[in-house]
Amino acid sequence: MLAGAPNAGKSTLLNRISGGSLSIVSPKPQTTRQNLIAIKNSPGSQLALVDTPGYLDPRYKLQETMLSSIRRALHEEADVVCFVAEPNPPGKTERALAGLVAQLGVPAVLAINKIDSVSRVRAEAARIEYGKLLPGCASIHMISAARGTGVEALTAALSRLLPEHEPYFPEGQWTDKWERFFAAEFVREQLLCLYEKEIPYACAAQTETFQENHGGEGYVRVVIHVERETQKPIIIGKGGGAIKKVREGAQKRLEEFLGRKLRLELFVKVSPGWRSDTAMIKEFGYHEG
Ligand SMILES: Nc1nc2c(ncn2[C@@H]2O[C@H](COP(=O)(O)OP(=O)(O)OP(=O)(O)O)[C@@H](O)[C@H]2O)c(=O)[nH]1
Ligand SMILES: [Mg+2]
Repeated sequence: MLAGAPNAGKSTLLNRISGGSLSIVSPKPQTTRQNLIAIKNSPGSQLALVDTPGYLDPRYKLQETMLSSIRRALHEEADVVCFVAEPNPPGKTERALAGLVAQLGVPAVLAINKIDSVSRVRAEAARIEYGKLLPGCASIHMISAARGTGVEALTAALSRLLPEHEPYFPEGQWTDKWERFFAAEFVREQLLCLYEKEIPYACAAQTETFQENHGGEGYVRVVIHVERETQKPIIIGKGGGAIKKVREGAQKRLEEFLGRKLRLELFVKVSPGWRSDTAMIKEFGYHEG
């Protein structure tokens, strides 16, 4: 599994290793809200890589479900942990997560990411600091998930640490998620990239309809849930200009991902306080660990 603080580059790394754009990525922290598995088969081995939300101190119910997703992967699923860190001195979040990983008794490797963005001296300082935090880790890798630097060696190191086991997933399967999930996630990816401050965090995307039209184009309807009435006009924008950008961006991404044409429609709905409401969190597809 991939574990790390929000924004460390876990999802970028999963996409790089798996060779697809399965997991959404954005410059904002807390992009990933639930675990996603990418399956990479090689002769004689299967790497099922679990992307997880960034480790955090939860302030509301949705963040609690995010944290329980990380806990589930750490305590129940992971054979190997890949700790992904930014090339900065570790802070409180990184120290807390490293403490959990160190207690697990599961092999761990360290990946200091984004080395393309800092000097060698700074990257080296981070390597030393993280090495102290995880003294038992099997290896430390200096990588750039964005550029691919060091990723092959890291993947090989992870594969070497895998236990002997029958493949968990059949050949040909490359993720544990379905098309409906990706449609909703690609909408959220646009929301994270196009809106500022609290807006993307107040949104959930839920696929209501996913129709295959044999021969013709498919039809997908995604509902964007916001928490308050005042957020609805912000999402829609003047003359519908803002939501048009979301729709176009997400439709393009989904078409590229699935390799076929479809028509995406978006609706905005006010679901008051959904981020703190267990039933709505569940209904919108976020599951507790
Ligand atoms: N310069 C640089 N930027 C990177 C690299 N890897 C990721 N990023 C950027 O870092 C930001 C966060 O990347 P994500 O992959 O979404 O990070 P994450 O750890 O999955 O974040 P959460 O899902 O919020 O926990 C994005 O803007 C990425 O483009 C890298 O190797 N170099
Ligand atoms: Mg992520």
